[in-house]
Amino acid sequence: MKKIIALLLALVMVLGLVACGAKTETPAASNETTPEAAPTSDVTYAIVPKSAGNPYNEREASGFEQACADLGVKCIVQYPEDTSAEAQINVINNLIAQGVNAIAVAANDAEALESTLESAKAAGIVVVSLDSDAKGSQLFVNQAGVSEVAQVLVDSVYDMAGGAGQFAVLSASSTATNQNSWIAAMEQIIAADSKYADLEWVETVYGDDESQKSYDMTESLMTNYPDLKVICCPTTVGVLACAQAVQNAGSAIKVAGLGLPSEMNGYVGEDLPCPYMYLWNPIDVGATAAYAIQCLADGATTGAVGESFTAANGNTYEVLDGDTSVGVYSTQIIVGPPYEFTADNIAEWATVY
Ligand code: RAM
Repeated sequence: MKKIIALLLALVMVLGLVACGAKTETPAASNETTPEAAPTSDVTYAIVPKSAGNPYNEREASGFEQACADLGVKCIVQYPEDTSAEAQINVINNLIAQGVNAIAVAANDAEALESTLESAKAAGIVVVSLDSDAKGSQLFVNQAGVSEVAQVLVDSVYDMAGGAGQFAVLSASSTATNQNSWIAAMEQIIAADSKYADLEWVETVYGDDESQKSYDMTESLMTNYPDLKVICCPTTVGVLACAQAVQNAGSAIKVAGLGLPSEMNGYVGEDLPCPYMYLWNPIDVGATAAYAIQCLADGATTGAVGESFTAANGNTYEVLDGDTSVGVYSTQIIVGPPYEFTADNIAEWATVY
């Protein structure tokens, strides 16, 4: 009897892992999660998102929590007070004092967190970055390749501007590593190809991933640049606020960028402010961070370039070099490609994330 129960349990675990490893190509697959399990060990993984009140960050944290439950470890989700590095340093110092086993951080600043992350590692804590890299991280769980994201953003601007004219970028905070990486890579792409020579990048402004500030920044751009054709927002908070401001102003400016389908449904379509946009599954990004932590903790990888490892979600990741020219300081794994949302698929995805 005991043998039969053990076999059934093993089967349930295998099915659970297969479900976790399912690629999220379709909304239905993304909904597949294993049931919440009680932690079976005293091991604790903590996640420190960029800020509270941002639905993208909440979904990332929920993926991390679910993966911790699947791995049987305890989970702490600790939001900093704002999008500053100082707020994250306070949170991380508290987690070090609590003696957690691992910390995943979506960094608000690539440089400022370094010494705190070094202290965490010195205390035996596994440290990874996700979404937004920081110096001192053992491995960056990158949502999508930096140049791939930058390329779809540049091409969106080019297409929406009709190949020529003024555009601006509305970003998150001025120190946010991931946005700064995408912006640096966009500059490289534009400089390297004469196809983009007739695009004029007039300004980059920062809404700090705050809705009102992002809305106000959009209004300033509309006032300051009457010939502006496109505003590109590599932030889910920014793109929503921008689309609302453009729509409320009755402006013909087109909005490009990275948005959550659940928030942007109603703003995406040919006759709407945002013809199309991109993102990836933030739930998967959070989950992948927890699985990567486990692999670092149990020695399946050291996080060195050239290694590959298979995580408990069934996916195999290749550890790639960072790219300091665009502000990726750690070695990295890539969760997946950026995915395009249009009027045809946004409603379906809006129910997922
Ligand atoms: C915002 C955050 C996050 C980023 C997304 C695209 O929610 O800045 O870090 O990855 O946008």
